[in-house]
Amino acid sequence: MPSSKVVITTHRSPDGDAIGSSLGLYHFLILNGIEASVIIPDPDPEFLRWMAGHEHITVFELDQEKAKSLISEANVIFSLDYNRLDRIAEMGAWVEKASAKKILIDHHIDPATYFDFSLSDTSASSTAQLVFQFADNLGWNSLLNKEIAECLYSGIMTDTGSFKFSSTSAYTHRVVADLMDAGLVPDHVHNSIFDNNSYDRLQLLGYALSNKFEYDADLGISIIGVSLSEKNRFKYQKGDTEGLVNYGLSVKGSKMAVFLSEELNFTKFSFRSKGQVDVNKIARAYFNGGGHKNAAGGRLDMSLKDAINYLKDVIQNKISP
Ligand SMILES: [Mn+2]
Repeated sequence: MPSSKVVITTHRSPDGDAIGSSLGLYHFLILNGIEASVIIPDPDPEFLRWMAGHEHITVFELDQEKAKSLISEANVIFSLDYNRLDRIAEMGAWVEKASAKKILIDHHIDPATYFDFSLSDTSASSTAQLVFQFADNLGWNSLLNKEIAECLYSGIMTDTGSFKFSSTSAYTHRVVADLMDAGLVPDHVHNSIFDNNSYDRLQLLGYALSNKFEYDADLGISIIGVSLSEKNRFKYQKGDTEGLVNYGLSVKGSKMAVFLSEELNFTKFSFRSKGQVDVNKIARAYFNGGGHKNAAGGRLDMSLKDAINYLKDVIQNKISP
């Protein structure tokens, strides 16, 4: 693709895998002399902004004119870490009507069929791991450097819960070994992402765990929900409640955990589960969402209070984990 213009897109509320896989691919393309840009629907959390190349990211919500012209002039558009255009909000309409070839690299269940080429593997730990595989298949592994390694490692580390989720395979560790050979220092990345808490974030975490945490020992279900006013009280910043749902799942005997975060006119859901409890199915059926078997998200146009009542009704009457 020597004279191609390539646009890399990733999902709304970008996480470590979204940003890490996008910037990892971006560097591979740039090193191949390809004109590439990364566009994200809305801003990512502060703790991801240290990654090399981050300063070149265009945020659709903040710079629509630039984003739209990049999308309409592109020859190739990559969709990374999402597989349905509704995951990129208003940007989806622009990507859909663009004349570019569309390439999917993703690990979520049930990809849309509109892509011209798909590297879709639901067993992959992360999209960053798939970007590594994609580049490896193209013979680009000699281009691997410390910057790329840090980006891809960020995606793999965050999407595997620091290598503890069942999606972590022997191949995942082999990829990481190659990233280390390319100059990656894992603890630097870990510190940059996880030891980056504000005082307010930890106060919000403590408040949520001591005041907003319900656990049903019979069902093995944890529910944690925070309202918009509570988030404001702790000067909430994007990403501050990241990982909170995992505390719910860490209760001994817990099979499923739900975290609810109230926004202005809706409530966001994060689901986590263990073993055979399929939260992707639950999120799709009742919460306008989806994701993976053991990790999914959703959203409903309801207040936190109504959303918790609705959730409890679904748990009582529709599912029996
Ligand atoms: Mn991912």
